[in-house]
Amino acid sequence: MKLLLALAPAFLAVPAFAQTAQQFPDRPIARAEVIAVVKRQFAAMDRNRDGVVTQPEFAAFRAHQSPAPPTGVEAIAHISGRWFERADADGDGRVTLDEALARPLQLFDLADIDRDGVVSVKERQVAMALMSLTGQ
Ligand SMILES: [Ca+2]
Ligand SMILES: [Ca+2]
Repeated sequence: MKLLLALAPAFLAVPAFAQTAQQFPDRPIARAEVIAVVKRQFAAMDRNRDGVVTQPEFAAFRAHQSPAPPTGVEAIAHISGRWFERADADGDGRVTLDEALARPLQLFDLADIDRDGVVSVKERQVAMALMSLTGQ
């Protein structure tokens, strides 16, 4: 309980965490999996293969995206309608792979309490418990 309360401010600093944590799959997730998913999504969006995703490329990806809710690791790095504005940290209208990786990995690292590069089922449960404690 003390641990949960101590961690609460860190979780509260990331409003999207509540939604994301509920979508974590019921199995351990490796950091490398998250990176692989983001890289795959990024490659799918970057149509002209110039290493940046532009607004039109993002819009085209969204237009053809499956309406079904994502499951498993895909859910952590889900590309929502606000993905572009959130991912474009420096606001230059282009999203680089580093920018695309930043948020999913930030969420992952918050849940990976023991910093072993894997979010265990137990760590996921702690994240979920925090969510209910903090009313998120
Ligand atoms: Ca940018
Ligand atoms: Ca861990």
